[in-house]
Amino acid sequence: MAGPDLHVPVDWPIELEFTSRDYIYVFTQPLLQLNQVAIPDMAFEQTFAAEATGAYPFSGDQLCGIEHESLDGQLVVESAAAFNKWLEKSQ
Ligand SMILES: [Cu+2]
Repeated sequence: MAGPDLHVPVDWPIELEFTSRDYIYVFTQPLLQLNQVAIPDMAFEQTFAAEATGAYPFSGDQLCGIEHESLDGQLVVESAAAFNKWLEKSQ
């Protein structure tokens, strides 16, 4: 089972915060140079702004158990109009 998609607008400063409820995970998306560890009781931030629209797959960078693939998902970078449409639909 894949995780949920993350939607962000293109050319917009995004701040992601990483933490964990149980184990240590590593989030990675090489094209956007995203790589961050998630550790229980700690929070790490990573900022970025995607310069091109598209679907960027992400995954966990290290094998964490039998549900490792459930960390797979995609970062959907879209125009402001498409992002606002998605936001309205998801509320
Ligand atoms: Cu994993």
